[in-house]
Amino acid sequence: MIHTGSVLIARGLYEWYGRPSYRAGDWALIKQVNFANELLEKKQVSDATFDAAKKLLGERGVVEDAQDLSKPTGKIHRVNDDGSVPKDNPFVGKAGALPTIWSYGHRNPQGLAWDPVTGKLWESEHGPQGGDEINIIKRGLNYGWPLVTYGRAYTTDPDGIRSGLPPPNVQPPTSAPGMEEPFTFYKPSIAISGMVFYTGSKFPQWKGNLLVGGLAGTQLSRIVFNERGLESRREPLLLELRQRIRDVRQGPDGLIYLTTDMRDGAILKLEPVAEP
Ligand SMILES: [Ca+2]
Repeated sequence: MIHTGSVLIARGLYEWYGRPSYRAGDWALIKQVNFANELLEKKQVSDATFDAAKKLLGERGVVEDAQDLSKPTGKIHRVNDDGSVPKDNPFVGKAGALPTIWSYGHRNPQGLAWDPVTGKLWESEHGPQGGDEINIIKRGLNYGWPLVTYGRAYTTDPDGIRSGLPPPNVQPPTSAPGMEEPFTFYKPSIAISGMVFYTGSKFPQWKGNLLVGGLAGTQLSRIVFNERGLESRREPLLLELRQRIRDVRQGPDGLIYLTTDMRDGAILKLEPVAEP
């Protein structure tokens, strides 16, 4: 699909796959800019990134720690650039709580993005089966894991020993007082990853949309909002590539860059193509 050694991998999905339905779309030309492991020394970069992310964010399989404010896992932390603790963090001075915690009850956070309109912080996280979440992160709030989730235990964990959840045929509670609901969720899960709000002008039809990577779902998910800021629809993109999308960013050039999580990992650049 993406051939090792090539720089230009495709002259567009339309030409590549001969599917005219893509021709009138927002994009067509896809280039493999370079190989991730050559350009970024992939292993070192990804190891460091994942290690830091796990230490700071994921609950690392100890599900109850996500609700324990004395434990660092299952949290989003807020620290100054020099590592000091901001004095207005929500749990500063609270006995038994880590002062760096900004929000808690997270399962496995994967991405953060600032909303360019509201300035709010958005987060994506892996839920259990069918419970991938996109949350709007607010100061000091509890995002529910493992007490509430739209997902279910995996069938490989029938008694919920690893997840702490009821059996897979039983839906756990999806909401509870004092717990923040996700803005939206993916059922089935796409193994949600990094995300970004698109603010550029190169893809006018995507302006203001949230672009979200999917690993197992091998896609870039485009979320469209209505004028009230609620999700009006979502569209899976790039499914034909069959690539696990690890992260997505908008370049200073207004184009969209993706990293793939594959053996031949790549950085992909999406460019618009003029209508023929
Ligand atoms: Ca949640």
